[in-house]
Amino acid sequence: MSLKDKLEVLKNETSKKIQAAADLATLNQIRVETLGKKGPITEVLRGMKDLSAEERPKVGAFANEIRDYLTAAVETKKTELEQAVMDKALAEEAIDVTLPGRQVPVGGRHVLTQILEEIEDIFVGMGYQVIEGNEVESDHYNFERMNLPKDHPARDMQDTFYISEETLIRTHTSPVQARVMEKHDFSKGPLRMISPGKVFRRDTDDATHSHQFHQIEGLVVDKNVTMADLKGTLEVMMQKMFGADRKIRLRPSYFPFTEPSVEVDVSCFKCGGAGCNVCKYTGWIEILGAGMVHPDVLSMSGIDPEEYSGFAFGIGPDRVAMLRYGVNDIRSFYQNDVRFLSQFKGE
Ligand code: 2U9
Repeated sequence: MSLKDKLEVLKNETSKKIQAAADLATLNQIRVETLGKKGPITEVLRGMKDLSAEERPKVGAFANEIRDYLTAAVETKKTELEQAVMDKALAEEAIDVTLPGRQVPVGGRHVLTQILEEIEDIFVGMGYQVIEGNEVESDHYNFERMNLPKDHPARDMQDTFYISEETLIRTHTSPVQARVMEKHDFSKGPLRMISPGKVFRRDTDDATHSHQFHQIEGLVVDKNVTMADLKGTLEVMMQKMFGADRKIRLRPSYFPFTEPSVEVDVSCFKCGGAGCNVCKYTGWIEILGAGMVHPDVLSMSGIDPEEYSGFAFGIGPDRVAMLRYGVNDIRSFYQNDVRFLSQFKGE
């Protein structure tokens, strides 16, 4: 077979192989085998030196022609195979942009957190500091400093989880105030603070009692603080929480840490005072405890009660939430049932 015929056969066979190549790797292998340095075309070109001067340019031209032809055929096939790879990927990874999106479940703040933050905002707006303290406290700060010595009968009002003789989990947030009072520098201005947080009492849980609940206590100490300041402050708080038309009513009460002490009622936010199921047909809702800080509580924190006076109050965010949303079992707040909690997701 002449060299020319050999080249013709090579062209035809290689063309068929190129056409039949199923993937890029096979195609590349064919290219290397045929057109590479060790391939038959290179071999022919190398053998040209043995040809006659007459044949050399003809064979050379033909070999070059075939090399160019096969190179072009490889390129065309390569483009074709690359396109096929791309088409396959596009088909497999196709996204139907018209499908509705998948809903991402988004959580929300706990209803009690929402109420705590709402009350914090009211008082921050009036220049109060928000101070959170420890849940584990000493008997000294939780009771002694709040005018509740060991044998005081009012300790019975607050059944306590003791960790040891002297250590307990706080029954109210008042020890936070006691700790702040003893450090406060009155030359820098009055003390105005609220302390929100979790408190604990050794109760039997039922619809209205939980061994864990929340409090926000407020405290203002300065020269010339009076009961009028207390009343004005609580009225603003109640109007911001329950509506601008709300009125408050003070009734005498007793707390060991305040003197005088009061229970505070707010006019019913549902019926406006006419009487309904929310206010138990009285027109008023019992909502706060408050009073003027007992002079002994001031002295125990190193504040002279002859020079300074203060008011304090306490509110239960659990009770606020129960009233506002008609929740009849306090335990619902602590059972973490998302069907209950997700009702209060808000924004
Ligand atoms: C200091 C001095 C006095 C805080 C007060 C109450 C009255 C009160 C209750 C409200 C609902 C507890 O969560 S509740 O059950 N609180 O009635 N709290 S006066 O008095 C203080 C606090 C700190 C240094």
